[in-house]
Amino acid sequence: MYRYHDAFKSIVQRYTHISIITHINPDPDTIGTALGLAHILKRYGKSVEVVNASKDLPYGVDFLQGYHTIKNQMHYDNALIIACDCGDIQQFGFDVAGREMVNIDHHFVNKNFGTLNIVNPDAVSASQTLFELFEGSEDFVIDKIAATAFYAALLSDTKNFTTNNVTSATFAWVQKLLDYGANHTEVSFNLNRRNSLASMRLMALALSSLRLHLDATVATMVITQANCEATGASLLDIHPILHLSDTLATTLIGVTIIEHNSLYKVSLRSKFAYHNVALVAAAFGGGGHKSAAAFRVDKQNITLEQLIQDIIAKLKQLLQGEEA
Ligand SMILES: [Mn+2]
Repeated sequence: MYRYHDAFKSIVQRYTHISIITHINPDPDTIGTALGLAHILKRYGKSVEVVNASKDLPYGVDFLQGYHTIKNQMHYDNALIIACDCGDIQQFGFDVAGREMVNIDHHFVNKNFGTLNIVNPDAVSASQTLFELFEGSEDFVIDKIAATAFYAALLSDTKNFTTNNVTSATFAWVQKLLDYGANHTEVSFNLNRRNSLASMRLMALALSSLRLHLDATVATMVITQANCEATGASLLDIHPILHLSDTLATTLIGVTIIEHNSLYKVSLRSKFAYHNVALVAAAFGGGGHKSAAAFRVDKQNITLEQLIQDIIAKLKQLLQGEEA
């Protein structure tokens, strides 16, 4: 990624103000990557804002520097836009027509919407793509504040180093982050030991909805709007529950369907990356990674039971090695 350094620098030099965009339904990767980038660009002398169109941000990263200054609308006019962890401008939630954009990402499916696209699908987090861009730079200096933000992004996107894309290169990178001063214990505590009571109550309801399909190789969970109301859970409280869907011993792919206002939001998780659920999500108009992907459908267009049957049919093809 270092080969993009000078191209990145020459774009950044043309602007005094930079708006960093994070994706809707924000996760710690998009937020941590953006906050680390904002810190580095401020040290480089730029005026920087970090924006997210959602009103709820993941609270596990609220200790990162700059978290409390994240805005839910763009205030700068004609600033350079840098998108972090976004595969598509649909994930912005902002109108960016006619704007110059830099695209920093690691999604397998990325629309290359930027003037400059720095997309590495082998990176385990968007923060890894950014780290590689800046490593060794005399202009964009990684310090302990940025390294801690990048580490939070990494730890979250690899589910504590348990995803299939983690390799020795990942740990070599972690060593560098710790050498830069990343506070790994603070990150680990904040991401893993701060569940809300609403989330734990909702977890019980979600698990009680577990159904098994295709000889128990696929598990589905449903979280209804009534479940969320009964427990007081917000969308943020659902996040820690999604990874449970494929943890049963026999299960290869887990599906969580969340009823939210007029939508069914479907989250797919595969235990092994060779079962590429991003293909299944794409078949329903969504996207994501090989082992974690998502899509949404309008409740008016389908019943819950039909949706489950349609998903199972696609997953059956995937598991049988046919095109999704
Ligand atoms: Mn990511």
